Amino acid sequence: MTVTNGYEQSDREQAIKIINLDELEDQARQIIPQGGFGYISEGSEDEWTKARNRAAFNTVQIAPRVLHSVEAPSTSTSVFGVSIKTPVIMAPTAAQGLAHTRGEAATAEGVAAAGTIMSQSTYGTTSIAETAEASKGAPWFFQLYMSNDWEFNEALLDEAKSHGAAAVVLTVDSMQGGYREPDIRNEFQFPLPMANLAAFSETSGKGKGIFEIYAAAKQKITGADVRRVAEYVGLPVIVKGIQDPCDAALALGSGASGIWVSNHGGRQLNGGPGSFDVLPSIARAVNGRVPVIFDSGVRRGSQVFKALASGADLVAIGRPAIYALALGGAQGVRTVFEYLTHEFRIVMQLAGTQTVDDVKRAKLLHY
Ligand code: PYR
Repeated sequence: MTVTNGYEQSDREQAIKIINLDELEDQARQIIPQGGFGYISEGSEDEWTKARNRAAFNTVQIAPRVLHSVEAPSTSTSVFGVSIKTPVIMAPTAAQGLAHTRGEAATAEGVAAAGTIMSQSTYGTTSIAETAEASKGAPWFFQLYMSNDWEFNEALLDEAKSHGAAAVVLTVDSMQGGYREPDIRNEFQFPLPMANLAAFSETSGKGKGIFEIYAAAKQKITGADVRRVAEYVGLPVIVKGIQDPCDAALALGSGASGIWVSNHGGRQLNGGPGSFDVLPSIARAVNGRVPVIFDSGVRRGSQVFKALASGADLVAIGRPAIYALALGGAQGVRTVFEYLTHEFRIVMQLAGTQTVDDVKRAKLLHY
């Protein structure tokens, strides 16, 4: 452990054994301080939507097919012209220094070693440059929380572009923070500065709660902002936090190059549907025009399969990777992506599919 500003950070760098992703949560709880763990693991209100994210996958079944060759399964795929080894990518999650001294840099290193895509959060503990460097040439996305201060947005977009971001993820579901009881109970304030805020705004975020951080972000984000970001940065802009087909259409009409279906891991609006509940209708609205990325609640290979068969092109995970970061640093993160991809590959074969495209064409049943 390393103590920084009175906060105990894991500095582990070791292989971890994973039986399933759920078990990582309890293991991580033992080593991440209570306030940090509460922030990472929490959902909003009574966490109904967070739970629904998981339950929604059980509303469909995979139609098992046999008499199809599954000798050479391949989980590789591509997005925006970038090839990756697995359709499972890293979701943007904030303040990873809460889990490990190396924060996002270790996550980026582990994700790159697994051959997939890192997403850096605006609210990262480590800087865009340091995290990009740790990706060692592997593809990564930059997630933007827009500020009212357009110069701040420009500074981050310039920084992300100059360090090689493959796309910008514009989050549009966080005009306000969800009512998150663990943070209130723990009186949680970020113990560590957030590198991008420290470099480009008046406050580093240290000593503030997530409500205060969100209060400084732009509350009114419309299609015009999507267009402005896309025109300014000249990279694909993926709009994250879409939960309705009409909003997907709005985003596409405003120049979005990707749609990210997510309810923020159940951390924002409680009482809304599970993210998987709304994926099929949004994918139908997008109709293959741009990539669809999906997150919220994915813990199993069969769930990756169901998401792809429901119209997602990529599936993102957040919390399990952060738990693994605490437990094993970059090696832990790498293991999570390799483990979930391994479970997915087993499901692919048992379902009679051999490629990610086969999975996308696979039939789901509703018994
Ligand atoms: C969250 O706390 O959910 C953020 O995305 C910052």
